[in-house]
Amino acid sequence: MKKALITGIAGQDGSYLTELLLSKGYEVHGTIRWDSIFTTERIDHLYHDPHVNGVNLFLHYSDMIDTGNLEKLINEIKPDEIYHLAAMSHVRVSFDMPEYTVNTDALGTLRILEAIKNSKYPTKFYMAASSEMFGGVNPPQNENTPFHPKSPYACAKVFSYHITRLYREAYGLFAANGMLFNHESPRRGPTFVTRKITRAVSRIKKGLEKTIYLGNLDAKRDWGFAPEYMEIMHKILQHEKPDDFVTATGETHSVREFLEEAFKYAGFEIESNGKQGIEEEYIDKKTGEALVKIDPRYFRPAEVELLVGDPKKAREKLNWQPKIKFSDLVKVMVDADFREIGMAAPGQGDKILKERFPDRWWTVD
Ligand code: F7E
Repeated sequence: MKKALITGIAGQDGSYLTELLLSKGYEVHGTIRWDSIFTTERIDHLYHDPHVNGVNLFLHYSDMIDTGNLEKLINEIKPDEIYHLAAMSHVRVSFDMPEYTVNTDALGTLRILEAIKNSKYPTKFYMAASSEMFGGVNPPQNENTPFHPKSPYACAKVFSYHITRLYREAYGLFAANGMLFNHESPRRGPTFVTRKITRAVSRIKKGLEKTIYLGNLDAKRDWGFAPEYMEIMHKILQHEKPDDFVTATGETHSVREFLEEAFKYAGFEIESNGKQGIEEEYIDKKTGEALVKIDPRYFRPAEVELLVGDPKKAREKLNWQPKIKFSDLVKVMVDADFREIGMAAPGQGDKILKERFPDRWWTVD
């Protein structure tokens, strides 16, 4: 039985990856940060009482700033594979907490690599790099595109990317970067723009909220479906040699398109008042109410305007191809948010999942 250690197991990606690895028969260990409240909601359905026999999921308290703890975990668990997903992953917040972001997201990676190197155990290492590293470079972005990071978060990821590559070249570690473009799901944290929108749409529909406040509506992203991106993480570590891969759908859409599509799918008819910048509003055509307004607090000091990934290398070398693209993703996420607050979902998203993933290994939320 292979053993995997997932840093940041309680996040969107950690929870899906856990399901994938458990379905493949792995013993899975995961790190969570200490908090006075439970933060394991996304993996609660997978976790069993440790006193019960046959348990194959283990949780450990850890923090990417605690070197001794990371060394101890790696030496004790001796994982065959480490998936390093833990990070302060909110780009806007990284401007408010740049030092903390670099300590966890950049130095955290170095701490794990050092621990692997010193352990002498042949652990394979997956580093969750990010499309944010490309920042201001013209698309499409692939493995050969130069980096132009535009946030403390992206700068930290560029460091992690390079230190991973360096430990591969200098010490022969099986260390690889997955340069993942945005990947979303019903488990996405509610402060990221896609989930913020789909959650608000369902709450407005139910009458729990009146308006959603957003920032830059014209930024464009290459949005994919998170569970599909877990498969590439696993494939990267099963590849014959350690290498770096871009993972993306190859399509780009604006935040504006996402919100228009989500409201439409939920049965609203909305239109922009046609004004610019913070004056713009989206109005419900039936009621005349403003459902979307702009709040400059969500603008970033530097913005990544346009991301489009070129996943050719992953397609050719790892046989990876996404089945869910933009408008399907919107439907899947809106359906889940309707259900979450006890409303009947429009249902097309659920149908898409059933049809395209008959052998689905993850739990539908
Ligand atoms: O923003 C704009 C915002 O926070 C997307 C992380 O997982 O993907 C994610 O980073 C866009 C930006 O994701 C709001 O300005 C407008 O242009 O959902 P986001 P992100 O910054 O692309 C990459 C691949 C990562 O690696 C990151 O860890 O949407 N936007 N209005 C807004 N964004 C937010 N969050 N909230 C708004 O109200």
